[in-house]
Amino acid sequence: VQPTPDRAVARHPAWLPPEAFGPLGIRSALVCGTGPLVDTVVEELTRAGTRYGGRVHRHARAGAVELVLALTGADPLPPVAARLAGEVAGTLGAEGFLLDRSGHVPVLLADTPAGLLYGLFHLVRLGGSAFDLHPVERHRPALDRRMLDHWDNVDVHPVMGQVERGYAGGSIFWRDGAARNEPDRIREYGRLLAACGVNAITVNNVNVHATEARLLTDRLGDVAAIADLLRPYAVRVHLSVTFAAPVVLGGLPTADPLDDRVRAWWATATRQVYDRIPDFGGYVVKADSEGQPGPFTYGRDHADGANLLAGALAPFGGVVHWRAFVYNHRQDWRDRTTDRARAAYDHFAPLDGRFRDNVIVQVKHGPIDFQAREPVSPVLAAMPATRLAVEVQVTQEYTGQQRHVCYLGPWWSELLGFTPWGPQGRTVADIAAGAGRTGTGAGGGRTGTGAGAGRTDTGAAGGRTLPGGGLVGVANVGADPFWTGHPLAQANLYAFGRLGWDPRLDPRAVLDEWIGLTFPPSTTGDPALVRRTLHEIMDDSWRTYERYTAPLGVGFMVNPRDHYGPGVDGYEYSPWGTYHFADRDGVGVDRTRATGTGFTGQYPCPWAERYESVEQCPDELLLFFHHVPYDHVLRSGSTVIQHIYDTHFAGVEQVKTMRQRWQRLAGLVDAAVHARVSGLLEEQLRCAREWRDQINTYFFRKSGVPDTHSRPIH
Ligand code: BDP
Repeated sequence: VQPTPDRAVARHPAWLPPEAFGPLGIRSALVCGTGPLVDTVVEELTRAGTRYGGRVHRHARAGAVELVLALTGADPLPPVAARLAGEVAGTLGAEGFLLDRSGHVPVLLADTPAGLLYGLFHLVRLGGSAFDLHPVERHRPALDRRMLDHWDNVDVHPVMGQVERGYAGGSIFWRDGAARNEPDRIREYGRLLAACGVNAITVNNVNVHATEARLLTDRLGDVAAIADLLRPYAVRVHLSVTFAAPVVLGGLPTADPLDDRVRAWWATATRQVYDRIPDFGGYVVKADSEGQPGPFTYGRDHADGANLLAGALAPFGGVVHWRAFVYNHRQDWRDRTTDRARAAYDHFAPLDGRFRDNVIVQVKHGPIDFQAREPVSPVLAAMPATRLAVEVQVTQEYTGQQRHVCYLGPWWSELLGFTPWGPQGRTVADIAAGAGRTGTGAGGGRTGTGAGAGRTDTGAAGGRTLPGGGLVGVANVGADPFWTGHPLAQANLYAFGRLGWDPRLDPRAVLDEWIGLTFPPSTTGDPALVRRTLHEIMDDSWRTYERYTAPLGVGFMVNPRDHYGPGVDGYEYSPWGTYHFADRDGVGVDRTRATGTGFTGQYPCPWAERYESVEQCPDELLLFFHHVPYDHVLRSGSTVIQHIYDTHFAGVEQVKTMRQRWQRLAGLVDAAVHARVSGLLEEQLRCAREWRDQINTYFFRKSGVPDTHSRPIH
């Protein structure tokens, strides 16, 4: 059947165009249940049905159908679903579903409408194989909270623009100080999010400026309008708020978290939010960080601050995401003892056990700041009595700014699978899921130990399972016609949602899903070649990016202005605390306990020992933990200096290959997508060469060591 054109979708190509439903080939589906999210399921199937000549039935006695989607509690249910529904009702979870393909009609069951919606998108991913005989499968998300933080400003910020660190045009929510008012687009966005499993967003920047602060009060209507548009896709809205709100919005003389007037102000403001948005998710707070106000002003700590907001949200079931990204951004670069990497742990680990249950401490994945290679933050292993969320950057601030192909799935997969207590212990994903948490917090006594290297916790799974904080990503979407600037950067958003749902998924398989859903076979010239080529270009692209940028985990050799392109000494003599300490003898930061800043001691065993030891430290993180001479021999057998030269030459060659491969797809994929990616690959190549030349020359001049292959380095 030839699909009829669909304007709304054609304007913004992304995963799940109508053609993606084609392989499912539904001619008659039955949907049982009621509620707004069930209506969404019906609408999705009706839209597909209209294009592919099928029908959606709503009555259990509809007769012969090819597919059944039903709430376990729906009444009546068709005979094919009734018995199983009776058996499994109440066991499928708040977002889970079950797919029974053992009979002649596939039956999808869920206890909740959200589960039914996620189940529908699972069916679309399966395509034609949804009808193959198969044992019963059950699905439920590993992480309850899968959230995107939009760093969108309502007003255009004089330095950061409409979206801070945004590389996809303006905000989809805001324009020039007002709501953008493009409901179709927001709704479509909700659909994309639901189809990859994201269930929460924040609609404004963590740096809360004057206009954005007012979203909490007199501009709440704009937030409610967004919530209304996203609700049909089970996406809950959150707000970034300023800790100083009682002063700047409420006119109080103080924002002291222990002051009764302050408490009362937050209680009232929060009640008003829930009057307007009954399913409001909660607040996100960046406090005492990079100039944002916070509890330190009043001599209070972060537990006092977070518990204040948690108290206001608790009666309504809301949560506060309190960011652990707290450090001194006015360091003396001559002082080698202050270490920015230590800061989050030093501030937060001692507070473990003091946070209320509806506080989520949101921890950046690495100890510094979203660099393309960092060790996993030790905070994640140091707060067993606290709900922790892991924060990653989907927006590619430090990974090519959506001008470079850089598929982040493999990186997040490594991160989520990392075992801070060694191979037998819990993973980062387990921690984000809440597994092994040892206490309820609830603002109890000051019981935190803050112990790092010395702690006895083995990290073994077990104990009571308390809710976790989930996975949070800084969003990469904007008003760009391709949503993400680089059309291939959409895969990062997709992978973020899918890995939040199931962190054990193979990132290549996730990419494969995205390719199939974004370039459905019926829309491309040679589906097998398209699929293969996209894998060849994207699978290893994060490591390619790493090869031509800052070496061996040293990070931050970027242009300080916009963080794009090389700036070899860009931050070296600045107060931001991000240094590489390259001199004529060597490079890297000594973070050991023996001779450096002691940061390695924040890790439990075995990592404290591995990172401490220059012989055992993984190569890719060597310069994060150690200052070594240029002729230091890596575990790979190469010297540091030769590794730098080799990887930088190799990285550029790999980008050239990417470009050639993409050319093969001319005429086989959508022409506008092809043209956009082609143009960006030229820029990636230009920029990769610039990185290669500056990094290689810089280290050649510092070290005086020639390249063993005598390639041109000046
Ligand atoms: C840094 C960004 C800055 C953000 C900050 C944050 O450069 O724009 O405000 O992170 O996470 O990486 O708060």
